[in-house]
Order: sequence, then structure tokens, then C-alpha cells
Amino acid sequence: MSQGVVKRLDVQTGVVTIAHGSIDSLGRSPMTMGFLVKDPVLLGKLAIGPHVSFEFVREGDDYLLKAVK
Ligand SMILES: [Cu+2]
Repeated sequence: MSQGVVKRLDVQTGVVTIAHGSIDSLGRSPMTMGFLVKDPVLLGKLAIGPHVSFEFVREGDDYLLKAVK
């Protein structure tokens, strides 16, 4: 799982913005980026502020959030 902090949450469009640490599997440096959330149950679990562990998949040009702990 990747680690990050939820910075912004747009329930209307289903986009959560997460400031994440480095993601070794993608060779990514720490950055802030948006993830699509298509699962309404998952969307309901999200709130701005806390540190989260999360999983995502790439879907075309988008990053889709799959799970959060
Ligand atoms: Cu990123």
C-alpha cells in the first residue's frame, strides 16, 4: 500500500486529492495528485486530514483508488 494524506475531497466528481510519499513500484517521487473514486462506499470513508494507506490502479490516464485503510 501507498501512504499519504487526504488534502481535498470532491464528492460531486468523485475525486480525492492525496499528498503521497514516494511509490517505489512506480518510481514516483512524493507529490500531490488526484485519484478517481468510483465506489460510493469507499468515497464515504474518506475525509480530509488523516494519514491513509491506500491502493490504486492505473486506468488509462487516470488513477483509480481501490482501497483505503
Ligand atoms: Cu503521484
